[in-house]
Amino acid sequence: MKKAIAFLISAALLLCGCAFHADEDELIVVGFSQVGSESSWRIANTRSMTETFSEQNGFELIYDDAKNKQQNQYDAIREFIQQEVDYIVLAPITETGWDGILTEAKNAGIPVIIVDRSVSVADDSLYTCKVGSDFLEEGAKAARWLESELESRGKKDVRILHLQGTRGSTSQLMRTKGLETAVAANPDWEIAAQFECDYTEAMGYEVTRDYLEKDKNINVIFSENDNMSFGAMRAMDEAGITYGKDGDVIVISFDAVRSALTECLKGNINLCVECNPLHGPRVRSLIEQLENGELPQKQSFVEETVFDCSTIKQEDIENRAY
Ligand code: GYE
Repeated sequence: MKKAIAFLISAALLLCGCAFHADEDELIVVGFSQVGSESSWRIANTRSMTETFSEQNGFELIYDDAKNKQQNQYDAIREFIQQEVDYIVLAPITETGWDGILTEAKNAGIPVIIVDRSVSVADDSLYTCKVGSDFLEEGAKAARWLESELESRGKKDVRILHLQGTRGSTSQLMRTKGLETAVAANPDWEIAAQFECDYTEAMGYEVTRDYLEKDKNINVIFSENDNMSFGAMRAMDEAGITYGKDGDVIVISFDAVRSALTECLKGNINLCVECNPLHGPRVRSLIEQLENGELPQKQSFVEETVFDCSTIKQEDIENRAY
């Protein structure tokens, strides 16, 4: 009878996409497909995941770095399926292109947790749950801040140089949407140019350097991550353009890693929009809920803030774990 009940419970858990661990001492095997190592945010995120999913904490982590190529993520997921991992954790590079591979994971009965960026699939049951940032709100927060900053400066019209993250990633799509919505509502705002810089410092530098050779008439750099901002700041230094609190160009940056907050405190970055990379404990808690037979919320967002160069404090930097 007991056996029959145990069988029924495991069958039910399998149906709802939950793994079942009969032996409590057994390590939970997690296959994690990571985007790459393009940014400081990503490195902090990888550390958070590897530290959390340690043997000491009861996990065996199989980590795969996709080097920013979706095909590598497909290959990694197929390997995880072959290795019969208990959970697949996917940090997707782009939003689209996941229906097929996630169907393979579903057919293998392995729950998939989406972390950081999102996936756009026809059937939401292809993943169990997801946790990440509200990237649209991040973009909208930046735009709201710019509105009030310009108002306090008594300035209306601006030309914006927009540096985008990896095209098609949720963080790029939504931060861009936040800006474009505000541009549509503010007739005096103009996006002078928009470039994909893949979230890297090297591309942020090269693109800004080349652009400034043709057009120096910009008032705002809206850069979708800190590393691209650092590159853009270097290009502006070389071009003799001033920026930040007392400069000619307003710099808006996303992520708010420690080195960016330091630049913000110095007055070189006007606004740091926080994006929290410490997802390890959040994913762990989702797995623990599934292990307990609970079905977690389908989507959860992280609470985040912004740092303005005129109000940021030294302790904001000291408190930064990444
Ligand atoms: O902003 C960037 C990174 O998707 C939140 O990816 C993430 C973004 C982050 O590499 O620095």
